[in-house]
Amino acid sequence: MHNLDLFKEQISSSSPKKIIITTHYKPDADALGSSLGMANYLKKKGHEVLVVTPSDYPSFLNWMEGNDEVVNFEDKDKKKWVGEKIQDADIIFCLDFSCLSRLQEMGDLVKSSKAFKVNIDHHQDPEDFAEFTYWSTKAAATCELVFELITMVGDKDLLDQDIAECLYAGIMTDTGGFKHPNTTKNIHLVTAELIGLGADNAKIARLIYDTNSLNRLKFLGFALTRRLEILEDCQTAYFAISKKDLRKYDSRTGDTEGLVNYALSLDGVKIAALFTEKKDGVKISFRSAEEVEVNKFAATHFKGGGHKNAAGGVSDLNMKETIQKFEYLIRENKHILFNQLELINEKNQ
Ligand SMILES: [Mn+2]
Repeated sequence: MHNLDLFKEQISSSSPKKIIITTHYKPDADALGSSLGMANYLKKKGHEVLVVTPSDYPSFLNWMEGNDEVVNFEDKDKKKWVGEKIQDADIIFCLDFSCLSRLQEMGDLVKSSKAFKVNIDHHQDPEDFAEFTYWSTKAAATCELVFELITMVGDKDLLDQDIAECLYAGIMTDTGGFKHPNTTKNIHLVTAELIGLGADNAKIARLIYDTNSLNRLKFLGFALTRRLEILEDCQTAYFAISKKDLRKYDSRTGDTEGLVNYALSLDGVKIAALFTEKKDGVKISFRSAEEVEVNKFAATHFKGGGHKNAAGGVSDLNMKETIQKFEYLIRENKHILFNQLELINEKNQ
């Protein structure tokens, strides 16, 4: 973090600003929750705020306050208008991502804008593109950092139930429902504050986790039965989902979210992956347990990155070749991937 005073001055109520808030491609609950939480706060301070997402996002996030005004950059009728708004903005907030390429097509527009840029994030290796950065890989969620930042600038009294519910959603999902190793004492303290502000935890959990379509559940059954592969000698399991599979179950944005966790939930599995066939290649989600660092593996071999236990990547090869590459690399790197784990186990004995 640098220069909190400068940030405070920028968002001061005494001079209303034109603010754009954006987040990464295919926003998840932390991305959208931090964006709308921040938007609702900045509106209360008297600013003109527009939230733009680089793509659509799952419908189970539609309940958040401010959702109806979010503009999807992929909406052809809005593209030009959004471009002008970005050039014209006083401040651009970039939340839950740390390199502009995660905005896809929108990245260059944000880069070339003269606006004061703010980056709030918890991913590894941030690009230095912002005038004010509030960044920590120790944070479980960007929503946690948004809560802290609003508190730090002395505006805790502006937090309300709507903001608290947006932030709670991001924390709940980025900690895997308070199960992942990033579930710290601090995250529980922040969560307690959010519940104190009126965030309805049971309602939010239901809205996010228990709003499956029948197609989605049937797809899950199909994937578990027909598309789960296990590399027992490597403590690895993965799903490979084709475009045809997605079409067959009328898959919507968000329908494959969480699927990879079923592979990781297998007893003995320490590395899980989900390969999803896209128009221009294969999208990959990686998960790992304990000390296995999957982000480095994703960055080295699949043009990706992320967190220690949750990362993403892409492959330009077709599905079959991608899987071959993955299996080969897992076997080749087995000793490196699991080395740290073994060392720790030895120490504990
Ligand atoms: Mn996040």
